[in-house]
Amino acid sequence: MRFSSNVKLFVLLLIVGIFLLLGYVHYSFFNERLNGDIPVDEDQRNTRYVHYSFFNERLNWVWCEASNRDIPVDEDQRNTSLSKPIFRSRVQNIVSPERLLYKQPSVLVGRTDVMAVTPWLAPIVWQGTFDPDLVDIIYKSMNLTIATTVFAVGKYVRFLRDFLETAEKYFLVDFNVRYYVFTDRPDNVPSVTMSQGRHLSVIQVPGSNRWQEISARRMEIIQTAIERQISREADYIFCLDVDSKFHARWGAESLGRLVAVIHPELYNQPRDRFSYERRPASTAYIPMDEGDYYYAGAVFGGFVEDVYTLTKVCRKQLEKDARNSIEAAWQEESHLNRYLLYNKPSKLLSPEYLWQDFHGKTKEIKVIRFSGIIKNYAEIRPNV
Ligand code: UD2
Repeated sequence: MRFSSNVKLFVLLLIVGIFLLLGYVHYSFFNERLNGDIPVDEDQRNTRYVHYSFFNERLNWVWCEASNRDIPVDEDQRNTSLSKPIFRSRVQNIVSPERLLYKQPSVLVGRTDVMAVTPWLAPIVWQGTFDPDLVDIIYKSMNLTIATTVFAVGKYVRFLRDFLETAEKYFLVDFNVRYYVFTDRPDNVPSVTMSQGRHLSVIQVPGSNRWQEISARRMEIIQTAIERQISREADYIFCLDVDSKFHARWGAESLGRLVAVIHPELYNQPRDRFSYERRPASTAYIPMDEGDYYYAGAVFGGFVEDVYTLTKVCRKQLEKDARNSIEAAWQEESHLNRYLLYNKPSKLLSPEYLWQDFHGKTKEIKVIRFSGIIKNYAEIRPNV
């Protein structure tokens, strides 16, 4: 009996000992890992941080900075995961209120003098192809905010008053609009009465003695503003030229994921006449036998997220060209055209949405909504 209870005690102690030993091995293994003595696959490390960043970007960022300075993180990965802004834009259903009465849409009758759809089935917006009241009612129920960027650098600040006053009259009326005015002369920004739901921010940017640089740097500045502010404040964004005025309704028919305007001077030209960048040395290069439409740099927009990607890519291409001492024929407009050739816009605005005051109205233009004013380039620009 005595002998057998001794055996029992021995077995019990043995089991306890084994558990203690296993516990020690387990502890020291993970302790070593935490101290970094065991080599860990760098990708695995990064993946872990990226994963955390999904849940708490700010917390993770601080933590990474403090304790993992030596972990190499791919710049693009950083941009797309750690520091990528969180966007508000979301695809929503097109919901119309019950019992809303409007003209019956026809399958057989409509505009026949213009193309209202691209070969990749994106709509081209012309007067007569949409019901303005219906489209506004649908989008108003979504309670959207539309950011609108405009640059007024140097003497271009003088165009702001007309731009803003006419925008208040015609541009996305009754929608929440946040204007972002980028200027080197904040004191000269006029005070314009804003309707309810509309707001203006002034952001100071450097001037330049080259208009080409002012125009081209817009991509970089818009990208940064989206990261810092706009991604939190808006669903859609439009980026517009300031030397222009609104003349008629510009409503929710213009909203889409990625929106571009067809240039008023080249909409009826063959593609080999488009003023794309034609030198293969530039990253904006488009061969003569390619191209859909020529898009103007004066108007582009869409979901904030999509425009963010557009500005980021164009900025990178502009910088790459600059390192190779090449400037595309029409600066950021050339890069925009290259981007949109391969990243097709989901909606195109007809030249009604960007006309030029010096052009006579052509028969297919039933209404001019937004138009560039006539200006004396030699007087207004910092260089000729
Ligand atoms: C065309 C494009 C423009 C841009 C430019 C590229 C059209 C109607 N416009 O316009 O969008 O792609 O070519 O070269 O297709 N700006 C200033 N201060 C300056 C110069 C420019 O603020 O000193 C800003 C301002 O917002 C202006 C915009 O840049 O509206 C474009 O400059 P522009 O209008 O002088 O260029 P333009 O008419 O050649």
